[in-house]
Amino acid sequence: MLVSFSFALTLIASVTAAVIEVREPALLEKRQVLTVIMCKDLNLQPGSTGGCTSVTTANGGCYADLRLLSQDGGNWNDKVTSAAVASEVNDRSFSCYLFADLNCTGRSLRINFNEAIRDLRTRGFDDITTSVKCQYN
Ligand SMILES: [Ca+2]
Repeated sequence: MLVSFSFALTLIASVTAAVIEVREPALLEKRQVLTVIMCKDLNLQPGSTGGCTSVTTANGGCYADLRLLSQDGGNWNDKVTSAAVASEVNDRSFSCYLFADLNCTGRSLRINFNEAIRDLRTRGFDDITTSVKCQYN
């Protein structure tokens, strides 16, 4: 587990995160960004067919369309096979949700603070993710 999160930190440092902010009045002073890491292959590793990327949102913000993600090879729609919440880059507990459809709709999978899902097949969510939301619990 420690190794995977060290990897995650390295990954975050090496990718350009896309930011979509949805501001709410009560949150204007906080402005924390919340990050989920996603890879196209198993075990949160770049692998032979994929790569990894990260998506950052404001609290409750939705990254609405992974088709628009141009970083890390692009074409991230319905490609995510492993995912994790990177606790080290955030200052308190939160969760991220993978969604099957655009605009954070459709079937969803919650990834808790400090959780790494090395094989989304085990959750019935392999190659399904189209949008992502992160928020504080
Ligand atoms: Ca989808």
